[in-house]
Formats: sequence, structure tokens, C-alpha cells
Amino acid sequence: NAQKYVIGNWKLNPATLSQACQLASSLVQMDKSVQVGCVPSFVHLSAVGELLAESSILLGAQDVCAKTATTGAFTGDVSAGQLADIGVKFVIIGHSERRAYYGEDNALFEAKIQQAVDAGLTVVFCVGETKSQYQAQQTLVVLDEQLSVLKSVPADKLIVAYEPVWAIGTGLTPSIDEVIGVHRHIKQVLARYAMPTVSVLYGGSVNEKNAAEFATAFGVDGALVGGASLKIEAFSQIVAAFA
Ligand code: G2H
Repeated sequence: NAQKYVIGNWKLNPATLSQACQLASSLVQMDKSVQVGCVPSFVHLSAVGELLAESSILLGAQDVCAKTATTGAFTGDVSAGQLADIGVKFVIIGHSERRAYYGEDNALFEAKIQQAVDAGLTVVFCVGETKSQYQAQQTLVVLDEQLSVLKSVPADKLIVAYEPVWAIGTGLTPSIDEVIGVHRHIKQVLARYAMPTVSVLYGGSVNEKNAAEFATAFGVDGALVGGASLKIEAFSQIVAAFA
């Protein structure tokens, strides 16, 4: 059986280091009966990592350098090796915001995945269809193409997150039956890649009200939570739902 995770993707939040530390401290206090991950922005990683050091919470990063896993002349980048050195365990790659706002594509994702794996980091790889692809019933075709970059990733270093783009930060979510169907399909593709036990998380407007429904959906091994991960009350209820 796949391991369960509830991961908070803080995106470009919060505004200050002290707010990030406050949020991290309350995470440490929270009851965690499922594996919890926390993904602050780069500038907050070290401080948050120190606060989480004695806890079971996994520290994650939102991006990684595609060019090297170590050091070099790559202004503005952060390498997988640097991340691993400060206690980062996983990195998010393929998030729809990177695809949409920064034009990131499969070739770049493959390079980033390679660097992450070289440094021993786990990859949380995000896939999902846009609204027009959903309406054109292209979801599974789109996912197959996105998942194709994962063929040679070691299965024990991979988590997949299904995030329909039209559900991200919008308050809209697919029906539970749609989620179950898509997760079944993703798991079939992963089984073809000889990775049948890779966890497949759902992401996109998960909140304290809908978490229980997702948590009981067959094939949903946890959640990638954006907005609701910034509110400790909401996030702890989501974690409890998946426990
Ligand atoms: C999807 C999700 C977290 P939100 O991006 O990755 O964000 O829960 O705000 O829709």
C-alpha cells in the first residue's frame, strides 16, 4: 500500500520570516497521525527547517536548479545538494504555476528531476489538466504526456500529485468519482513504469470541509494543500481527516 502524506505548499507566503516561523512552530505542536510535509519559500527554508528539526515533519522546497546538483555559475538558482545539506527531503516539480507562469516544460522537468534524484531528494511531481482540456475530455491524454517524464525515476524517490489546474485556488473541485477515476488511471500508468506503490496525492482547493471526502476516496493517498495550509486550524483538520 502507498504511504499517506499531507503536504502544505506555502507558495509565495507568508510575507515575513517571523510569520513563517510562527506557522512552523504551530505545525510542530499539531497532532500528526499521518506523514506531514511543509514547503516554505527558499528564504524561509533554513529557519523553518531548524524549527522542524526534532519533529517528524518533512521539509520540502518549491523548486530546484536544473543545471547542477552541486555548485556553479548559475545566478539565482538553488541546487538540490544545497537543499539536501540544510535538511530538505523533497522538492515540488511540475507545479501548474511553474508550467503556466514560467513556461516550464517536460524537458526542464526531466532535468530538475535528475538533479533532485542525484542529491537524494524525493520528487513530488504535479500533473493536471487545464479547464479547456477538461472540457474537451482530454484529461487522461494530457496526464499520460505529463507522466511520461517519470519513467526512469526511482520509485522510492517519487510522489505524484494530481492537481486539476482549474481547481487550484479557485474553490472548485472535481467530483469524487472523477478524482477516483483519474487516480486509478495514474496508478495504472505508474504500474506500467514498475512503480505500483508510489503515493498519488490530490491537490486543488483542499480545505477543512472537503478533506474528509477526499481522504476516503479510493486511490487518494493524501493531499497537497495550498491556501488552507497557511491556516493552522484548517490544516490540522485536513491532516486529521487523512489519518
Ligand atoms: C494547488 C494547491 C497546492 P490550493 O496548487 O499545490 O493549492 O490548495 O490553494 O488550490
